[in-house]
Amino acid sequence: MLRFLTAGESHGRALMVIVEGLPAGLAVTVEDIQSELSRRRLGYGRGPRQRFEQDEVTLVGGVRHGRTLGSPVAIEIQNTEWFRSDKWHEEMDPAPGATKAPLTRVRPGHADLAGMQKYGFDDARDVLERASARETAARVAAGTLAKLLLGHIGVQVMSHVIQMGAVRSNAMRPTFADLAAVDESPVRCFDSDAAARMISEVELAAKEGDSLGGIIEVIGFGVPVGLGSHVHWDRKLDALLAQAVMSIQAVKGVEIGDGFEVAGRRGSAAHDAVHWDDQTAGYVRETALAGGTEGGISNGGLLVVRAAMKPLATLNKPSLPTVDVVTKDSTVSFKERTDVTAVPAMGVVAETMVSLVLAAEAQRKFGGDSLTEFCRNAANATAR
Ligand code: EPS
Repeated sequence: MLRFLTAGESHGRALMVIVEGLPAGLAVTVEDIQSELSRRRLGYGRGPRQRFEQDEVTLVGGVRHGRTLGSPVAIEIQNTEWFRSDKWHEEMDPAPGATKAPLTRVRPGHADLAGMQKYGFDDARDVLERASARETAARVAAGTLAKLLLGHIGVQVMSHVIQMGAVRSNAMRPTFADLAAVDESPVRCFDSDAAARMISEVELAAKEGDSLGGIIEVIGFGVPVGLGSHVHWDRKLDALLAQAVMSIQAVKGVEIGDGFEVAGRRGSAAHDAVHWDDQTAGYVRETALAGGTEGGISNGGLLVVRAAMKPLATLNKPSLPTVDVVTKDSTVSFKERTDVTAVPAMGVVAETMVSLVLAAEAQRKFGGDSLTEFCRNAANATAR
C-alpha cells in the first residue's frame, strides 16, 4: 500500500518525507517535485516567507537514474532561512538547551493552547512549529509522486478557488486544460471578475491586519470505476478523501460533490442520472452531484471534493482576547510573521491529498511491483 510520513518543523533545518509502496520504474525528477512545490507557494495574500523560501529538494533515496526502485522514496526539502542565515539555529537547536523567549500568550483558533495542554509544554513554539502549514510542502512533494503515478492510468487532478472571504466565484467548472489559466490567476480563481474582487478583499484584510479563509474545489478527471469500496466504513473512497482533506491545516469542512446543497433537495432532483453511451460503450452521468462516488466507490464520473478553510488564526494585528498561560491574565496573543490568506495554496495541497488517496486506492485495486505491471493490470480491469 502507498503510504507516507512527514517529519520536520517549520523553522528547523528541513522537512522530510518518506513515500513507501510506489511501483518500480516510475520516472521522477527533482524538477517535477520542485515545480509542484512552486505551485504551492503561489497565491495573493501569502506572507514574506514565500518570496524567499526556495523549497530546495534533494532525493535522498528510492530513485536511481530518474526512476523509482520500488524502495521507499525519501525526499528532503531544506528551509531556506536555516541554510542562508543563522536566524533559527539557536531557537530550533536539537541539542539540550532552553529558549530565551517562550511564547505564552496563545493564539485563539490555533493549535497553541490545546497542544500545550496535551503535551505539557510551557512554550507555544513547541506546538506551533509542527502545527504550521509549512509541513504541507512535504505532503506536496509526496503528492507529486502520486500524480505522476496516476498520470500513467489517465487520471488528472486539479483545483481552483471558489470562494475567498465572502467573495464567491460564478465561473463554470474548469477542465484540466484550464489549469495553467487557474495557476496564472493570483488567487487561483477561474472567474476573473471574482478574482479581482477576491484580491481587493485580501488587500482590505491585509490593511486591517486581519486574515481570510475560503473554499477550494478539487476536480479529478479520468478516475477509474471501482476505487474504494462499500463493504467497510474505512474503505469508502469518499470517507478516505474526507479524512485526507480535513487533515490539511485550517480546513474545517469537506464536501463531496454538492453534498450540503443536495441535502435540501428532493430525491428526484438530487442524483446523477445514468445513461448508456454507445460510442464509448460506457455509462455516463452528465452531472456530478455525488462528486464521482456512490456507495463509497468511484463511479467513473468527475470526482469533486471541496474544502473550507477557516481564516488563519495568526493575525498581523492580534485582537481576539486570550490568556497568558503563565500569569492567566487576559491579553492579546503574541505576534508571528504570517500570511493574510493561504487559500490558493491550500487548493494545491488538497490536490495533493486527493491524489495520494487515489494513488493508494489505485495501487490497492491494480497492484503490481513495477509500473508496467500496474499499468497492465489497470488496462485489463475493464468495468463491465
Ligand atoms: C505559517 C506561517 C508562515 C507561512 C507558513 C505557515 O511562516 P513563517 O512564520 O515562517 O513566515 O509562510 O507557510 C510556509 C512557510 C509554507 O511553506 O507554507 C504557519 O504559521 O502555519
